[in-house]
Amino acid sequence: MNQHVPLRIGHSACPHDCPSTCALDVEIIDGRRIGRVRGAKDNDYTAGVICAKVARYAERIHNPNRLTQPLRRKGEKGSGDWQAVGWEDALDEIAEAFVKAEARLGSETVWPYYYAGTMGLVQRDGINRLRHQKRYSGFYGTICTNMAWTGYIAGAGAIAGSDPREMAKSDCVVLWGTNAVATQVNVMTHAIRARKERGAKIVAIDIYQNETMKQADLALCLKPGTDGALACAVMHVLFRDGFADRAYLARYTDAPEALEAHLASRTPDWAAAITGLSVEEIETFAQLVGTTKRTFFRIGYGFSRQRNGAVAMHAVLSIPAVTGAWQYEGGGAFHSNSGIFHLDKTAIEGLDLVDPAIRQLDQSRTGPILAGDPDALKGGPPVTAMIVQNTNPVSVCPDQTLVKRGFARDDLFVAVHEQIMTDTARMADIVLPATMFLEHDDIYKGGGHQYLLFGGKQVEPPSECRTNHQVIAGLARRLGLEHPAYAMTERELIDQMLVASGWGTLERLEALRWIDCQTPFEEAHFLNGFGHSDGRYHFRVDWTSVDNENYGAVGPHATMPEFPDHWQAIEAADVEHPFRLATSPARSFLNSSFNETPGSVSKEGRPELMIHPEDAAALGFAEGERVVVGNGRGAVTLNLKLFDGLKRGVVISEGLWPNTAFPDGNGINTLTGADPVAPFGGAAVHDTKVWVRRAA
Ligand SMILES: Nc1nc2c(c(=O)[nH]1)N[C@H]1C(S)=C(S)[C@@H](COP(=O)(O)OP(=O)(O)OC[C@H]3O[C@@H](n4cnc5c(=O)[nH]c(N)nc54)[C@H](O)[C@@H]3O)O[C@H]1N2
Ligand SMILES: Nc1nc2c(c(=O)[nH]1)N[C@H]1C(S)=C(S)[C@@H](COP(=O)(O)OP(=O)(O)OC[C@H]3O[C@@H](n4cnc5c(=O)[nH]c(N)nc54)[C@H](O)[C@@H]3O)O[C@H]1N2
Ligand code: SF4
Ligand SMILES: [Mo]
Repeated sequence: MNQHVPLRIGHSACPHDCPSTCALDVEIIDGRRIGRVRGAKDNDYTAGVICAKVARYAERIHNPNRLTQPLRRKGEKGSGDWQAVGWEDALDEIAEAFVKAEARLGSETVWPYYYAGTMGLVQRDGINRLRHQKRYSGFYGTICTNMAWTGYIAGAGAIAGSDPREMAKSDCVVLWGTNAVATQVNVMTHAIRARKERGAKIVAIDIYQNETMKQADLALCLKPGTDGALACAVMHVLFRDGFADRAYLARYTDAPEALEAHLASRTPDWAAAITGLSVEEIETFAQLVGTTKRTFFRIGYGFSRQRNGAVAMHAVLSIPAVTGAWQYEGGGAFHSNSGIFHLDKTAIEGLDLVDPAIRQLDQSRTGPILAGDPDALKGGPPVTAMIVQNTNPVSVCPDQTLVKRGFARDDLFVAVHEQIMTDTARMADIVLPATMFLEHDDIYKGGGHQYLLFGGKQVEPPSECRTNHQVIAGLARRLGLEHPAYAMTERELIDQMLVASGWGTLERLEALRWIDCQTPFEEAHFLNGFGHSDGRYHFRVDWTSVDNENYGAVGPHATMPEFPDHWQAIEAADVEHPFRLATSPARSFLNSSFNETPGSVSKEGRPELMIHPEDAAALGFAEGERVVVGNGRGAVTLNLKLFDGLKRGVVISEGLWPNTAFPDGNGINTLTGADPVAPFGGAAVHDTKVWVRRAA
């Protein structure tokens, strides 16, 4: 780097949809460009470590392919034929389309559509103010957390758990269904510290030998969708061999005797047949957990992306309630801290304007919704107008064929506010250029830790890019809406929220850089009681009562088991579809983000299907061969990669590549299902039956 260019270090936080929410130190060169991005050393969760893709963020923010001006569609939808327009015209046209749609079909025909491309509370959630005020359809954001959180709340009654930093004080860290090396690298920092400093064992439980499994002392590779069976067999052994903490069970749980009786038939033999693990593997794991009181269950999302995911999550979470590991520092469980921040988002989201009668549309069912499925539309009008912020549904949503068909509808108006020309932006009528996180102010809360962090504007955006907040305010003005929040800056909104929530001012947060919101030990470990009204951990679950968002139960919820179990609701392989496909995350992408940056693309190579060498041999396939993978929903062309680190009958395709990276334009979600997942929706993206054939 040129020594004469002035360089300063800007403080920020990673806005991406990653539990780590890293505290960042960013090199700012001459006030306009960024250099290297580093993890803040003095934040004790980030501890100076971030992932490679954000370390080289310069290539994303200064990407020549960034959107820099509003565009209006000239040709057919998806043709790529655009005309540059001014902001005033673009916003006028969007407002006009919304007004027209509403006049024809009522306010619920408009669907403001957003997700977690940025996790900033102002830029991500401000769109809800507009939607509440206009009584537009609600966005029921299920795609990521629904099965996981439902299962967790069913047991613990809250989304919280042991301080994630306690992992370093554990004697055994169980990484269950999370590829932490790739998806939340900081988990490894703390787990490996426990190994170095205390000789702790690291256990990983996954469906293939990924980078996290390779670092584990005990790596259990099971069949997808069978985690409930493993958890039950572990608990069976805990009761059988005297490792159940009966005093803890009596004091803190609802039905230990009934659970024990229920588990009597869930033996390691029973689970071995279901999971594909050996009885010895199951016994070894159970003994380890039973003899190690300070066992920390770091529970991920991956294994919950199955049609039985909520049941599996609850079953796994039940293990520390049997051993009583919650009583010890370095013990218990952690999945997400979403529940600890108690933020007052009334102004940001317009919560003073909510009309509960307005329908919520399920993100995971975007395909059926746009296809006019009456059930998915909850009996209401079709969706005919949308504005999309921070999400890329044409890539990330299941049943992509339906999603694409929906976005291609002539009677659907779509505005997309984006940073780059994604698969979704390509289908829009109007495209608006968006700022990136270092170009605007926002506040972030940890999912995988306990900090609130401020990410202030560090550099100017490319000339015409606007923030989400500016766009929503611009639309509100045209729609004749009044609310004090539209006239406030991002900083004012953040300050107002912090003060209203009891966390002090923005000035204080800026001075501190982050606020540690960790609850006291007794509360985090539920030693004052679990989140349910009876204060107990629930082994026995009435699934339809866990409906936090009042969406109503969907899918085969009536057959969900009352106690932890292997629930056979998964999309099992059959004669026509002999393989089970999981679409696991790629290390260098983050969902569909970074699949446009050169460094990430070159690291990932090309879209591939990992298959066991014996399965490949049985089909006569060779390494690198081009194959078609399909089922009743569609077909995707991929290149084979022989890999013996998974079970026979399981295939894996890593990463959300742009649809344009596939020869026929069909992305991986062409294969995944948008059927309603019990009990309250979600996307079972790792639970898909497929056939594999030679490409023609
Ligand atoms: N590099 C990178 N980082 C990311 C993301 C990314 O795409 N790339 N995505 C971000 C987002 S939005 C989220 S929500 C988090 C999610 O991060 P995680 O909690 O790690 O969850 P997943 O990424 O869905 O999958 C984790 C692992 O679960 C495995 N898995 C799939 N099915 C099963 C099963 O039935 N049982 C078991 N035991 N394992 C199974 C997958 O193979 C994968 O290795 O990561 C975030 N971080
Ligand atoms: N097959 C399969 N499908 C999956 C998954 C899987 O594992 N397998 N994972 C699922 C999961 S866990 C999730 S969370 C979803 C994620 O789905 P998305 O939330 O759609 O994914 P992202 O790629 O994180 O973000 C989408 C877009 O937000 C844009 N963006 C970022 N910041 C801003 C901003 O400030 N303003 C505006 N206007 N735009 C911004 C980015 O440019 C990016 O294109 O995907 C799901 N889909
Ligand atoms: S993507 Fe995750 S690991 Fe990477 S910098 Fe952001 S929060 Fe940290
Ligand atoms: Mo996610």
